[in-house]
Amino acid sequence: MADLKALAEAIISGNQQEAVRLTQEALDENVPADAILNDGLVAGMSVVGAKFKANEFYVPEVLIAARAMKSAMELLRPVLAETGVEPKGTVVIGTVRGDLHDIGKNLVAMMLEGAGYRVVDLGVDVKPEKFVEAVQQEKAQVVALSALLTTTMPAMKDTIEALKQAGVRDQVGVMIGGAPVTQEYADEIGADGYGPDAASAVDVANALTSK
Ligand code: B1M
Repeated sequence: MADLKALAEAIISGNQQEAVRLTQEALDENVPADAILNDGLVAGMSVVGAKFKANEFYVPEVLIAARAMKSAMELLRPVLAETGVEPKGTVVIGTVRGDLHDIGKNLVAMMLEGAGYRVVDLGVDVKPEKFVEAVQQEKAQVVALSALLTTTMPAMKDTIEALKQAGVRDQVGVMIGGAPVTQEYADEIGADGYGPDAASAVDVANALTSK
């Protein structure tokens, strides 16, 4: 009998094999895909996010949990698409122009996916125009910008400017983050939200998509 609580536990402990096995078992038993997603994977990743925020988990534990979730998602994604289960929203994410740091950005992307968002990851060194294009093409509700260098932070401002120029600024929530970024900087450049860590980034995305 499919055990979604055990699936959540497998995600929390980062047991990739067990997460895949339990997801397949649940699918074989015709457990609805949205229940597997919400009561298994998302439930597990929420605990991981809470533990990370509380400094009970560190980056390696989050990466291991996210890897387990990703493998399980590979089985679940086609079924979710078939059954028409809607994601919570679409987030376009990337590290801004000139910046090659992606460990934090990847963590944020994984936490967002774990929270039920469709995440379009543009990678690193993403030019403002590329963010604009993706927001338009993917019909994103949120654009998430990461920067690790003080010298690349201005590219966040430029990206917001480019969204304005393209006439899509009002259609999308802009959230920013990365080690040198602060709430003050977010306010200064007119971003809609700032996340100090990957778990908070989910809270910010939730706040932006519920508006
Ligand atoms: Co670079 N690097 N680096 N580096 N690097 C830093 C950032 C630096 C602080 C090191 C130092 O001098 N002490 C410094 C920046 C100084 C500054 O500008 N203030 C620096 C420098 C100077 C450079 C180069 C210029 C070095 C050189 O070549 N002279 C160069 C720049 C290259 C470029 O980007 N153009 C460079 C290169 C590199 C590597 C390629 C070697 C490598 C990156 C590998 C990779 O990412 N694939 C690297 C690394 C690893 C680091 C350090 C050591 C670690 C960064 C990291 O991954 N942290 C870093 C020093 C340090 O922090 N100790 C350093 C772990 C990660 C989980 O944290 O990314 O902060 P972080 O993400 C957090 C939060 O910030 C938040 O959530 C994450 C999880 O909690 N978050 C968001 C991140 N994005 C978010 C977005 C959100 C919300 C939250 O919403 C959208």
